[in-house]
Parts: sequence; C-alpha cells; structure tokens
Amino acid sequence: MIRKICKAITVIACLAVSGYAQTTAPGLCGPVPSENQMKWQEMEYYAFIHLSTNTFTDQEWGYGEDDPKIFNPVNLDCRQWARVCKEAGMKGIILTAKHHSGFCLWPSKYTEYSVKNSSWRGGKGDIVRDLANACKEYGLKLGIYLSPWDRNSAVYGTPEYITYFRNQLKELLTNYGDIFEIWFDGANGGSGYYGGARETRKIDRTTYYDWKNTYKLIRQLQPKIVIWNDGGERGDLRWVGTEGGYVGETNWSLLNATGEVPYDMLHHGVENGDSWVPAEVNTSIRPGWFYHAYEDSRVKSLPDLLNTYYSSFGRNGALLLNFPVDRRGLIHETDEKAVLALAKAVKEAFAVNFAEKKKVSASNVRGNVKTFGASMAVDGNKNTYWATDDAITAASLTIDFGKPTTFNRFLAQEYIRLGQRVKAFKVEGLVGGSWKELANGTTIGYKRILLFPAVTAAQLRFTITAAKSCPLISNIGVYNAPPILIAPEIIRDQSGTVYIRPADKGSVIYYTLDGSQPTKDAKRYEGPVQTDGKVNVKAIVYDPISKKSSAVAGEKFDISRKDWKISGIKDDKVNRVIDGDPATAWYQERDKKLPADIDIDMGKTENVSGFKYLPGQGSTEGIITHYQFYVSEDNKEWKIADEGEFSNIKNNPLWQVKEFKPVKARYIRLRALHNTQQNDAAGYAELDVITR
Ligand code: FUL
Repeated sequence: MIRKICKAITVIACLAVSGYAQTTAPGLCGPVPSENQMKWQEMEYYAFIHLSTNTFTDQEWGYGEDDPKIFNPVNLDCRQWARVCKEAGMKGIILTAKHHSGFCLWPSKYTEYSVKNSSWRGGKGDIVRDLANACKEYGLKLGIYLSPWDRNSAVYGTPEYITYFRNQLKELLTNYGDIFEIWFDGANGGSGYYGGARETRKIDRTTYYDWKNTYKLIRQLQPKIVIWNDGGERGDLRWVGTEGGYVGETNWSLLNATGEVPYDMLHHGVENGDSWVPAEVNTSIRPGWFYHAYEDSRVKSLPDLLNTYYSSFGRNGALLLNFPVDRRGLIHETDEKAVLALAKAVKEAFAVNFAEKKKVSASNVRGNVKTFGASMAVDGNKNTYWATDDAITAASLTIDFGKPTTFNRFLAQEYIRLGQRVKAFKVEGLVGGSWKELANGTTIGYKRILLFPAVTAAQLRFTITAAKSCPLISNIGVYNAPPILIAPEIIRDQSGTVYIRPADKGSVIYYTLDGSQPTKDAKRYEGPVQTDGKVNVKAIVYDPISKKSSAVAGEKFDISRKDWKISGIKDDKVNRVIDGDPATAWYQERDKKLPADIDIDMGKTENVSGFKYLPGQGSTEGIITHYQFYVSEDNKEWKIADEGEFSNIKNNPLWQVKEFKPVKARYIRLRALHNTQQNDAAGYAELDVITR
C-alpha cells in the first residue's frame, strides 16, 4: 500500500533537535516503505518471461486474431526457466499470463482464447501451474503480468470487460499460491480484433478499470502482493520511464500520490514526494520482449548486462530482466549463457568486502556507539545502522583497512525503513598521506554502488555532504572488481565532443586522435574531448595492476556536424538523428507514409562521397531496407547520388555504409522506400556523410 504520511508528521520527524547527543532512535523522515515494499526491495533481481501466440507469429503485439492452435511450445519446461533464474541469482519470475493479444497461458474459465484451445499438450496444459510448481521447487517467488488491454475480447471497451478482467484476476490470484507482484502494462486501447469487430477502441486508462476497487480485490486475495501499474492508479512500484535498463543516478523512492508523472519523475522520483513508490527497472535481454530467431545474435553482451546491473539496483532500483522464451518453450542457450556470465562477473566483483568488520570512526554518532556507532555500518547486519544526531545532516565515516588496499567499487545502503534521506555524498581514499576524491553521488536509498578506477589506499572516507535529515547508514561495502578488458565504445556528439565509454565505468583508458596505436604512454582519457572535423580515434582499456589491455577500439569521424540542421520536421526529438549517440533514435510520425524523407542542411558545400545510416537500436521498428540518397547545392534542384538496399539489415541492424562518386552538395536527403516490416515506419539512430 502506498504510505501517505501527512505533512505535519514529516516536518516533525525531519526536524533538527540540536544541542545534545541523542539516545533515542531517529523518527521517520517522510514516507516509508510498507512491509510488502520492503520485502520486494530486498529481492533486488528477478525475471520476466514473455511467451504467447506472438512467439509463433514473430510479433511483439498480437492483434488478438491468431488461431490459438499455433501456440505449441513442444518442449516447454518451466523447471528449466527456474533453474536458469536461480543460477543467475534471481529471486522470482513474473510471467506474461496474458499479453495484449488476450491469449491466456492458463485455461481460464472465462475465455476460449487460451492454452486450452492450443495444440500444446492437447489443450490440457497450464503454464501458470507449471511455473508455480517450478518456482516452489527452486525457492523462487511467482509474479503475474495480466495485460489490462485485451485485443481479442469482444467486450473490451465496455463495462462488461471489467467483470471479465476481474474474474481473470481472481483465477490467477487464488489458484496458484502466493503472488509477489502483479504487473499492469500501460499500453491500453487501440486497434484490435475484438471478437471480429476489427476496430479501434479507446478507453481512459485512469478511469476505465476502476483501479481503486480492482486494487481492493487484489489486496484481499493477496495481502502480501505489490502492484506495478504504468498509467491508471498509482501502484506500489513505478516504471522508470524507459525500457533501456537504467534509472536516474539521482533516484528517490518517492512520488506524489496524485498528478501527472512525467518522464523526469519516473526516472528520478520526487525528492519531497508524499508516497513511497520505488523504481523497478524492466528491460529485455534481447531487443524484443518476445522471441524472434533473428535476434539470436543480438543478446546483450556481458558489458551491456553489467551496465544494466549497475544502473538499476546499483542506483536504488530493482532489476526485472526479461527472457523471451523461444518456440520450444525454453530460455534460449545464448540467453542462458549471457545471464550466467553476468552472475559470475557479479560474484567475482563482490567476492570480498574490504570494509566488513574493519576499524571505523565517524564525525558524529547518535548517543550510544553500541547502538548507533559507525561500526553498525560495517557489521554485516542490514538491520543495524550508523546514525547521527538529529541536527546533523552532513557527516563522515572513515574506514581504516589496516594496510594499503586496492579497490574500485563503493557500495552504501540507507536504513530505508525510516525513510530515504541522503542527497549528496563523496568517497575519498587516503593515498600517499593525503585524501583524494575517488567518486561522488547524490541519492543512496536502498542500495547505491559507485564505480571508479582502482586505487590503493590505507583508509577510505565516506562523507555525506547533504541529507534531508540525520543520515542512517545500514551497510557499506568496498570491493575490487576484476577489470573488464573489452574494447570501449567511442562516440562523438554533434558539437564534436568525443566520449569514450568502457564496459566498466571505473576503467583506465588511453587514446589517440590521429589513428595511431594507443598504448599506456598515449593520452589518458579523463573526460570528454573536444574535436573538430575529421578525426580517427583509437582507444584501449588498460589495467594498471595486471598491465593487460583490451583490444583497440577505433572510430573515424568525418566533417563536423556542428552546423547541421534538419529541415522541415517540427519534432525537436529529430535531432537524435545527428546527435552522435547510437542509443537514441527518432521515428517518422506514425501517420507518415513511405517514402519518407529526412533532409539535412550541412551549412556549407562539401565533397560528399557516401553516407552512413544506423537504424534505431533495441527496436525492430522502422528499419529501412531500401533507400534513395539525394543531394543538392541550393535546396531547389536535387539529384540522386545513390540508391539501393541495405542488405541483411533485418538480422544485422548495424551501421550501413554506402559510397559513391564524389559530388558537391550542401543539402542531403535520405529517402526511405521500404522497411523490414512492410509497413510505413522509418527510424534513424544516426545519419552521417563521408566526404573526400
Ligand atoms: C510494454 C509492452 O507493451 C511490451 O509488449 C512488454 O510487455 C513490456 C514489458 O511492456 O510496454
């Protein structure tokens, strides 16, 4: 349940009482987690399973019309899912019992559109049952995704559907034991089969489902559940505004109970929000949520997964990682390998906590050191904590390792049962007799992990520089993660600034700008580098301890795009096409038909001898297969410089490079003729030119 704490209590609880050392326990500071939210937060990491008729039609969103007979995962084995999840260190599994197509993975009494009319196990199977049993066997918790939107149901959009929806909820929440989380997706209403009507139905997702009463029913049936709801009524957990696998570095577990929740709030929470609504980071191990054989080569790499790991529960979130179960009904071998590699890397990274039970001192302690002393933060018990007097909102804690110690990770946890408090902190190491800042951060919350280059220091100082109220720190961890020696990613933004991103944020990087081989004697990368015009960047990740380096990463950048302007498109997100960041993309408006153009004014005439196109990454939408490339000197007369296809772009949606006879041009136009899905979408992560 969302805890609303009245403002008056908040003010009193966070009030500073100064002048004497306190002996009593600190009061609450703002909203606090419910017991269910607390149990959920401690799970940290759990799985999503997406499986439906979509798996057999290669779709992400089924229309609700497919014959249930096509559903036949002949080797389906929920014990395999549970084993993989358990070995990966996950604590539970959330299953798409019903996705938007309306097809049910359990034999619901209330519809014919379910496993009971599929070919699988002659219509006698029940996947929710199988998974509930497997979870029990492997000591995992079970969660349910029940799509509020149902594109099969003839009554969707009428009040009758709400009865149907609640009946299904009742089946799922009474027949399968404890359910730890229920997931209501925000996609609601639109086109669909709707029992043959084949029309578009719009609903108001805030009122249509009468969430208040639906929640009542859920809590009655499953008192220990947490509710995730994107849109509609605020639930116990919140979406983070992206499916990319990260939450904001500043991440408050608070929101307001009412009012709009724009992206910024989803991503960072609300510092003075009136309700405890922590962040759940949901992302898929592949670009899609459902299985597509053509994504077998696009399973996230170890660096990607580690990045997701540190950017989710390393930032006060929980991680919900999806496996698109394949047509056999199994987690694909490649996905299994990837997630187990992550588990191994995490185990190695956090093998030894150098802070545990070490000598510690604090600049301030609340009353009795035995109860609130600094040692409570390193005693290995998350229920005890270091606390300061109420008046203190800035304080430091020093850990003496007893000998020079090498480390590159810092972990901190607040005792959130009494509220989230810390606003800013820094970490320093005592190196060669003086304090050197290693890293800093803003919020901590349930858990925060900072990454920095390995350093050898005899002592570490953790300083909270700002807090909403006296800080309460329940745990501190200091670790030395083995370096990940994988070639870094190099990107350049529109203004010419080069960013070199290693898999492991704490890595040491050396680089060159002239195409020469980088070694440890080259320039050390300390932050973004300003460049202009053509540069050939090469970079390595280097481990000063083992003296080993990664393979060399290289990226050639052509003319500066500083003065480039995209013409004729009002959407300001269109600049993503030339922002240099492959992770951001822009899509032509939905009602635009192919062919669709994107026109760029380069600001001055260049000798253009080719172009480069990168489709939107992490999405199967709008991948252009056939194109024409036009050039113009005056934006009036255009001539075609090249045309053709981007071969195999569906299976390999990477940079497409096309070269042609040099031609003078100030204006360029990429015309999208067709895409991989034979519809009218066109998307672009990046567009660039090659010049002579
Ligand atoms: C989205 C849905 O529309 C996707 O299909 C998927 O289920 C994902 C987890 O949530 O918004």
